[in-house]
Amino acid sequence: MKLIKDKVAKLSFVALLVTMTAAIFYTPTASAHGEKSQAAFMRMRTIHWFDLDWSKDEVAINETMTISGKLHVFAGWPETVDKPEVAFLNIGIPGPVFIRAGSWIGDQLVPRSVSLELGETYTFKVLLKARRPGDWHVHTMLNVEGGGPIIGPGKWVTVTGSMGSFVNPLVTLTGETIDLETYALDNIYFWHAFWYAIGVAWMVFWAKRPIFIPRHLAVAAGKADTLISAGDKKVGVAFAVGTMVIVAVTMGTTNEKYPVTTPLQAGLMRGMVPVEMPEATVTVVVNDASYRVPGRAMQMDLTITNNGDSAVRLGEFMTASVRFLDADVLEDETGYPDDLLAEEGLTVSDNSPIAPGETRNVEVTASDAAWEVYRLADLIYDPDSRFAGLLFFYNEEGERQMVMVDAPLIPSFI
Ligand SMILES: [Cu+2]
Repeated sequence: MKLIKDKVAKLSFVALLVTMTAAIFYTPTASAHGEKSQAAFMRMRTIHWFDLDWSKDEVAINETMTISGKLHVFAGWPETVDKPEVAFLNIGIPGPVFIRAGSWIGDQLVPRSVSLELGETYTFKVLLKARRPGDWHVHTMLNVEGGGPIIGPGKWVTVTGSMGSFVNPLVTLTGETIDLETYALDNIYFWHAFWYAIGVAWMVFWAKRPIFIPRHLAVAAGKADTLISAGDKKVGVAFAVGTMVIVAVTMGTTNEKYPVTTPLQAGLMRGMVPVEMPEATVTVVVNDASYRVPGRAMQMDLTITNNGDSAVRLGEFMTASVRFLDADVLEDETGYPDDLLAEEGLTVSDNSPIAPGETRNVEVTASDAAWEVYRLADLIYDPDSRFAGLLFFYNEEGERQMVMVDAPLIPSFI
């Protein structure tokens, strides 16, 4: 009976170990980023990404591409999300399929966190070097401390070639050229295997005798002291002393081999220079905004006043990276991702040019399946159903001005 109990206990232990190990190594391929599951208000009221350009659709291993554009930090930032006082310009990709060779806000290299101001617009650029072949959805992204990753639009990019040929050469501050992809990899494998083996040896030493139930019985019977022999104590001391000696000796040799090391650089960069956007001479008042659930359309009642000296027309409404265009005014020539582009999604009740000095009341409808596909319509179930977005007006010369809108959104189910 005792023997069977022991066997069961041992088997359970081994099974537990195998399961835990398997869980560590099981990494299924992610096919999406959850960009659609990020709360709609986060995508609409935090960062507005526009004028985006993915420099390539297809790129070979070791070659580079850039993603550039502008990001507008929305002034009506939600109270529930921390402000981008500590933010990091990132890229949303499924793992290290590219390496980020550099990123810039304005002309400033930003390898660290930055502080961004609400209401400002910044230009940005991220330089990527292709590492792993495949089709990857490449998003813009800003990580905000206390706010999480705020994801921008994604576009599919194909990486061709073989990963084996990827190199990441780097000149260290001491003048040595290394390949960061394989640098000291043998050492990393060795130390992982080494400590793993010691850990397993420690577990095997204690698990090779009756465990769990017999031990529990002994402890319950007040004979816990008899479970640990003098030999066990010696082995325990040997493990403890051995571990300390190994750490001390190898740390010494490592310091000797690499006398100059600098810590990973962190810290916050302030004073990012925003881009000067043309002064908006158009003012927009949102009198009313509603979302019609069956029609997948948002309707805005706007009062537009043109205080400038040239006539303007509304060309685009952009929210949460979805662009609704009036095809008569604006056509997209930048190769913006199809699923986020409603080329004829914007209807304006009267979109004839608004003359200088004129004030006009218009009904604007932004309709597209993207409201549902990108789960923006979920907004209507929020306790604070507000939408926000950018309106782009164009004059006859094609000059553009950007106006923010931010207003409550009332759903209609009929
Ligand atoms: Cu994606």
